[in-house]
Amino acid sequence: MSIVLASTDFWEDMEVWSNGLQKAMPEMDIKVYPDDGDVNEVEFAVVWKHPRGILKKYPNLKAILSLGAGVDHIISDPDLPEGLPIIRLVDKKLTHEMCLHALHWVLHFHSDQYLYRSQQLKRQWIQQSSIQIEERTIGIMGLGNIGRSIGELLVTQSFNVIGWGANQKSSLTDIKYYYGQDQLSDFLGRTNILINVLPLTSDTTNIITKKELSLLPKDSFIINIGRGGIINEDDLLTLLSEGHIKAAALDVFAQEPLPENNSLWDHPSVYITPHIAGQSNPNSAGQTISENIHRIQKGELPYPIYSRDNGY
Ligand code: OXD
Repeated sequence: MSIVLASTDFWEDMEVWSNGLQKAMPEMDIKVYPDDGDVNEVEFAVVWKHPRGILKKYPNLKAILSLGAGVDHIISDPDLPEGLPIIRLVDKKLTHEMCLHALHWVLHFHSDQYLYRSQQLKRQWIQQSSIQIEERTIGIMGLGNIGRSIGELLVTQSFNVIGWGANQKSSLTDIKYYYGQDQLSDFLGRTNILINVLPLTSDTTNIITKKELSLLPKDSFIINIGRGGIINEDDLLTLLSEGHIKAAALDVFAQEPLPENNSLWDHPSVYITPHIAGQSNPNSAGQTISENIHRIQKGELPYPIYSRDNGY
């Protein structure tokens, strides 16, 4: 019985991942694609942007587990074997990193750091009149595990936090929640700093275009740590250039790595990071993945399973 690890991302160090999983599951034989040994032995595939089509090679595969929070990199494989559970990664350490990343950019924009940097380059000493924290509304799109944790952290810092998602939700005490297409305009109209953590699905692709960006109050900010295909990049550039949106911190892009000739690189109000907002940690994620594999082996349900109906 073995587990195959597969990724096409050159920066994923598969040996480190293999060691992390082996430590969490000493009894399992961990293989790294393409060194997958006897394909009949492979019962679990643990993947991040795996080479398309390879999962069909394993006739006894029981589940596909993501090495990252999202699973769009799995379901976009046109040759995905049918009927297997696909398991997302909900990992405390990853969530914590995403929270810190979001907090960093919220503070950067809220406390005018982006202005002080450009002032410094011009040797200007200008004290900006700061906006009070409770007057700054942070709007989070996507209130799953990560979005909720970011929201709760920002609430503890006294920000006014609101959220938006596709469906109705309960038990969000400190976060005013908007849902569905009907309430999107209200949500955007109240948002000064928009944080996107939505997963990429057929419903969320290109959900934020010029029309929606124009609904944000003037001088608002964007932090995208969900997926690139959700906010239209050309429209974002237009609204930035028109000065409606003041700045954007982008960690995810429609095409990754971001092509060298993409205009986002050159825009003075765009801050680019290479999809590092939440880097899965081999020890902590290895533990989470092993718990899910053990659940499946005992006939229990792993958590969380990708839902074809929801698209995430
Ligand atoms: C992701 C991740 O899914 O980095 O984007 O975990």
